[in-house]
Amino acid sequence: MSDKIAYSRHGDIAVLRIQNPPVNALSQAVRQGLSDGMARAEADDGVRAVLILGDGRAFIAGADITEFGKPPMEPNLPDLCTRIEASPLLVVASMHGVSLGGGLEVALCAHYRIAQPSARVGLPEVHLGILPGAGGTQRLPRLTGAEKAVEAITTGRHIKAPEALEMGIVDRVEEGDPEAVGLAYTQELLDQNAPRRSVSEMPAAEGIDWDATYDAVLKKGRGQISPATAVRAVQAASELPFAQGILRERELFMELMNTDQRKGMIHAFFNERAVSNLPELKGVEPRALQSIGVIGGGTMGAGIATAALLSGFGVVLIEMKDEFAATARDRIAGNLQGALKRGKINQAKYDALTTQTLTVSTNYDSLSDVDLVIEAVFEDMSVKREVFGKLDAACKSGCVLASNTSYLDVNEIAACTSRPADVIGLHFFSPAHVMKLLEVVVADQTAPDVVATGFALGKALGKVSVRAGVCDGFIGNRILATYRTAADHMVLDGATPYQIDKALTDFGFAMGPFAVADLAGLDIGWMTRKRKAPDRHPQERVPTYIDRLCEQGHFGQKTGEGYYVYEKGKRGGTPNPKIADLIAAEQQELGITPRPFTDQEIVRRYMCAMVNEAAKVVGEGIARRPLDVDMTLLFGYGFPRYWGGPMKWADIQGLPAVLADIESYAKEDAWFWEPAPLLKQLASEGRTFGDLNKEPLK
Ligand code: HSC
Repeated sequence: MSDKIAYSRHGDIAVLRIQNPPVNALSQAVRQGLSDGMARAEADDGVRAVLILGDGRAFIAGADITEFGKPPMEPNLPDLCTRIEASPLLVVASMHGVSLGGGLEVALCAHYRIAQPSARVGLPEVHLGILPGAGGTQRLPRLTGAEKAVEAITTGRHIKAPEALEMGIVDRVEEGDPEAVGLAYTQELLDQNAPRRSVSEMPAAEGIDWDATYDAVLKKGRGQISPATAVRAVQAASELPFAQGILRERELFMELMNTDQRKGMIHAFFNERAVSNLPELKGVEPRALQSIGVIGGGTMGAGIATAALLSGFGVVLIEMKDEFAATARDRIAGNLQGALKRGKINQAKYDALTTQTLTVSTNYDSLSDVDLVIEAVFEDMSVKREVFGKLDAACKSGCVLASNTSYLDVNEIAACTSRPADVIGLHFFSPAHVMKLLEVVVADQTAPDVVATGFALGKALGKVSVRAGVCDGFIGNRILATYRTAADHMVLDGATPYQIDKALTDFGFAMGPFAVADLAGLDIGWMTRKRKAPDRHPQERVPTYIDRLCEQGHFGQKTGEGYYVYEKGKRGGTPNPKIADLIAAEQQELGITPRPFTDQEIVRRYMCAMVNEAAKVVGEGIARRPLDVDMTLLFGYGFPRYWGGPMKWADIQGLPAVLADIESYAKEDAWFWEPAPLLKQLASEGRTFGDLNKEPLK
């Protein structure tokens, strides 16, 4: 028998204990072991029941995702599930930790299920671009009804044991050692002569309005197809006999397995984890972190303070004046109110955080004890210099001094202190207590343990942390500036901002670039254009029509007018009629005859600009690996997860094809579209960005 399954005998109950750390994924060896274990129990004299449980921190986290895309290996999971359910013995699953995907599907094949109160169950396959493929879409609705099954499967959410009990997914919830409570429950069932109870033999769920449900789920998925496809699988469970429903599930599962979305989402799953795994930090201990200082109580500083408070850090926030300090306190309290409303904290916790854990002061001496301080003041080097001079004087030795700058030179900031090795960039995204991305910007002299501390803080705050080198805009904002420019060029040449926004949201972006600009504030781009103007290359095309709007004091959402006009109380905006005139005037001035763009060309140019700049960012070592770019765009810039990120998108298109398009665009604008040397190199060598993830550039 496989060493992944431990077989033991307790009276007339055989126990199959899955031992496949860290999360008992259903690898081939586990599947084989479970199959063999069932056979052994069935042949074992006197055994009347089988108890299945997991070792370590989970029952089973699902199919082994690392096997996806490889040749299938017997026994397959659906057959194993059928085999377990069909056993003549009474089968019980004792669930603790998580039972996800194939893990829950195995449990649904047991005849009874008992779970720890802290256990969570779910069918999260849609987040990997697939659907439950081992009977989950057929068995779950037989227990919960169609509507609840659709909700659980299309959201993929983790369901806590008490709710799972209410929904009929588990039969009992009981605290204790999973083996001990499992054995007691199984014995009780045997004593009662409880019948074998196969979910597949239960009546099918009543139907619902399938087409309306499908449409609603498709719309919510913003281009992601797996949740809507899963609706059709659940529909089959209510309309077809079980055996045929299973075949339909398999067919839909295989369809999804062969999609680019599945590849993109699995890329996202693994790289979300790999991104903070830096070989250079192996064995490097982060510095201890208990209290965090924050300089500046604006939206960003208050967001950072909120994130730190919610993660259990003491926070000392510094503002310049008492009135600003009071406003900062109110902002943080407002953010925490949100957490209270969503049930993330209770009233007692809220009171403690706002009164005891948070200190707001106007005196830098209050920072004397903090372990790490994050400056989030105005983006101006002279202001930053002054702040870092003060931090150098006030903070204890060993304190990490971090700047939240989004584009300024962290080396220059570090040079303002007597301890450049302690200085690092920690670039949060607004609102900092919500957005998942943290760019950890490593300057020339930043000490390795300070880098490790940046990553440790990111982890403690629940962020996806990405290592970035120093350059204007680091990874994310530098790439953003380029693809934003590609969009601006298309506007000059004839596409409207609204067509571009629509084409890109149809592609899967959370928002289009012009709606984003309105949200961020048009003054930001305006300031950046002014800042960069002196160094501008003579061939650089920079549209200025939007500056006319800024000159009139219109900065997007916050002033009610930008690319769109925003009415109070209404979500989203409507196209601003002034924009068309401003664009037409600029086109006339530049002698441009506008031409039509298809949505496909818009997406292609936007994506090619993104990939080309990203390849430069990787080639220059600002991002160490293509996956660092992918995770930055995914977690900070609303990039559709199902594409996996721009580098994964480029790999899926084929790098030679992407390069060919960039070269064709370069015929119109050689300066902007100059192909990245790394892209040319990989395309000529027949390699992919994915190859570089495995073997980064030296
Ligand atoms: C599935 O089950 C498909 C089936 O419906 C049908 C199959 C049918 C086939 C039909 C063929 C004909 N596999 O996240 P962590 C690794 S799809 C492999 O850091 P946490 C993870 O990469 C699956 N590896 O820990 C990491 O590795 P590292 C449905 C897996 O405590 C390590 O475990 N299930 C893995 O924060 C620790 O993970 C899911 O989608 C897996 N399934 O969270 C669940 N799961 O240390 C996905 C994890 O080397 N997993 N790993 O970096 C999760 O949501 C989270 O990992 C947990 C743990 C909540 C389990």
